[in-house]
Amino acid sequence: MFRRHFIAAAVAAACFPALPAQAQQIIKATDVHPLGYPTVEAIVRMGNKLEKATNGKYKVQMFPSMQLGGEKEMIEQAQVGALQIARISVGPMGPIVDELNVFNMPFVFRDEAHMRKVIDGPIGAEMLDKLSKSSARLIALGWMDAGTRNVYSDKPVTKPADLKGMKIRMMGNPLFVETMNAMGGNGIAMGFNELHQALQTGVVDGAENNEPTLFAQNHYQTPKGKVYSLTGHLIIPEIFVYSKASWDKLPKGDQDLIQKLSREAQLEQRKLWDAYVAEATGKLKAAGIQFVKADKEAFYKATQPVRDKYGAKYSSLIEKIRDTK
Ligand code: GTR
Repeated sequence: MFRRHFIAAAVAAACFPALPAQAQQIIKATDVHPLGYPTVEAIVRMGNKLEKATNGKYKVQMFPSMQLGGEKEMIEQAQVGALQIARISVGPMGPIVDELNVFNMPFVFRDEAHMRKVIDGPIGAEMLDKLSKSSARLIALGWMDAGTRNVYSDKPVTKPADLKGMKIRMMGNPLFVETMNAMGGNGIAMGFNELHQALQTGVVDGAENNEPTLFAQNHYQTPKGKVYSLTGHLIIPEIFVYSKASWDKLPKGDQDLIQKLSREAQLEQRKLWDAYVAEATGKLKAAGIQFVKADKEAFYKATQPVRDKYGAKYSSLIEKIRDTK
């Protein structure tokens, strides 16, 4: 009896899936990092929840590892609706939405805990709203963590004088080139998708990023990824956005659901992040990568002109960030 019911139910499930296949809408998502990386995993999990909550109406298809190009290309594709979700650094968003550059300024956050408080609170919400209402043609869904960026090269960088004559790759945003120049080096703007080769061939003398990126992108295996100097000059959150062209076609209820799941993804990514930083750091050390303490105070002082230049128009926002405890 039980067996007959069971078989009947199984046949029914096979013949009548929750929704006919053609009704399923594919949401294309992309990230520069590989599967398993915290930012990628958080969106994959968000996609699973969305699929479940909508009975399979939506399916998030993840294109990891720069399959759809670097971050500049990802942003452009999202703007025209060729993909829906792009997870990018706030770095390349600065030239698109000027105010976001406040998050890109060197030493604007005291530490990672401070940055998290800011993105989780009213300032974070206001900035997402500003981006969504700007002419960027993107809907800002949420923030993610990207730790602290430190310089890596084939030799220690403990003070500004150590960077003299060194070409250091920075993200494509004039603010970062100026930051590296103020730190004592020569900032070179370059797409993330060109960086591994540049480190391999010596087109640049180094780069700067968090431990997970140094590890997951195999930069530590290149000649210029051997010494990781804790300069701590940038704490830049990541952001994930939805193509406005695609967003406007979604029913309001589905938009609300995606927004709710985005907030959950923001908080979930953080746990994944902390675990992965520990894992990546351990593996880098095991691979012989040298971690070197640097004179952060000296780099802080050296970069004051950059904060003065880029922060002048946003002094009240910067004050609010400073007052976030
Ligand atoms: C990483 C970030 C990427 C990308 C990269 C870069 O930390 O996760 O989204 O922005 O830095 O330096 O271009």
